[in-house]
Amino acid sequence: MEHSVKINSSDLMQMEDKYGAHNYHPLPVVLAKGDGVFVWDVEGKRYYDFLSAYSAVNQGHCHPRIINALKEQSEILTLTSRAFYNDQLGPYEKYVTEYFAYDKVLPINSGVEAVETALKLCRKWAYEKKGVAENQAKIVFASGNFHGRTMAVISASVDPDSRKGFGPYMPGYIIIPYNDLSALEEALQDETVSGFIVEPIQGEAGVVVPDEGYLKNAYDLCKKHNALFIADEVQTGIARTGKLLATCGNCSCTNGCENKPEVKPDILVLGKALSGGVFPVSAVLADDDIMLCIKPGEHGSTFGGNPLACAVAIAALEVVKDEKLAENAERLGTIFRERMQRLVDTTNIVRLVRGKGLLNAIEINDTEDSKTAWNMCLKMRDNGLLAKPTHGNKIRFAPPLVMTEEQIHECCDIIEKSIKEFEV
Ligand code: IF1
Repeated sequence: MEHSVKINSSDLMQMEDKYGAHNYHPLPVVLAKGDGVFVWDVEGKRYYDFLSAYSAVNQGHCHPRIINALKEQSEILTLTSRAFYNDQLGPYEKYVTEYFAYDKVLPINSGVEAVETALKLCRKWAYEKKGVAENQAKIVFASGNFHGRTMAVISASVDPDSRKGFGPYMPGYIIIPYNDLSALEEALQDETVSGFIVEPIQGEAGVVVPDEGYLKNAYDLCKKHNALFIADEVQTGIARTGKLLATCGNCSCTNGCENKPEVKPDILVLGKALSGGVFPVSAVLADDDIMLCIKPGEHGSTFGGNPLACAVAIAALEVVKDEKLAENAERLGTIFRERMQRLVDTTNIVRLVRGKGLLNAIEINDTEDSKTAWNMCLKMRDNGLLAKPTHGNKIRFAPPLVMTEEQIHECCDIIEKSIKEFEV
């Protein structure tokens, strides 16, 4: 009988290196299985997943309710294109617009496609509603942003890795410092400015949390100057930061905005955990006066609003509400930051901890270009926890929101043990 030789991690890494584009530098671990807060490598070693596929797996890996929705719909109808109606899209559109309290949704696939959709909506609104002269609309971005990898959004990036070598860039952009209201007010003096797009917390920049009140004041400034406030909640949304949306105020509800949120973005951009990491699903939500600026035939995509995505997204959002994931993220995030603060106070290798809910990062007391954070992540991997540095000396920690208190303490023990080995 032929013995099927199980291919090992090293062979698989070499295969990716030989046959795949080199557009990533992954941590050397090859994953083969995921369940809840855990992932397993090819050799069967178990890890806590502290990245959650960059906050796409908030509901935990392979959540049974979401997988069942995928399985059931996949045997009935997966894709029709929008050339025709389908029986899943209307119910999904009703569910998601009521869930987040908007008139309409434009369903799309990846986060960056949703960001691009929001930018196109913003420009269209400028010409049709604000009266900006054709092709003159400007959009304000925050420096340090990460909105994806397409030409339109890297044109707003200041990160050389995202931007260099891909010019020429999209015109009509103004880039201002993040968390700087006077810079925003100054930019809004230009009457051709049609909107301001911002991440409520800058994830890729290293989980940069703005001052209390920044989002609300930015929103008010946009209203004062008749410009749209666009929230990119691709990473911070879907309960990740301890609220259903990071732009939500102090309401702790996770079943849509029953209580008036602190800031209700004119355009809301969602992605990642909108599907629980099971399928690419993203969405742009807005009220009619904005959303109806895009007319039939002016925007879309082959897979946008496909029946499979609709079934998966409804299940993913039901899990967030039924399992009270925002409250869990809020509670466990506080515990996590308290544990990390102890590391800051008792070691000289961790400078600070910051974040909200279960989107957190520590800053390592070393230079941005040091390998310390990377080596710490290798040590955490050996100790059974997967995380990855962001921008050199910061390590992002974003576990699935289904974690228990006991598990978060076990993970903090692993992080502490791993990091203390780098004490100087
Ligand atoms: C990669 C980063 C995180 C996002 C925000 C839009 C998008 C993203 C706030 C685009 C995507 C992903 C992209 C992924 C790694 C990850 C990431 F490190 F790149 F920056 F999370 F911080 N808005 N973020 O965070 O969504 O098109 O990817 O679905 O490019 O490796 P997408």
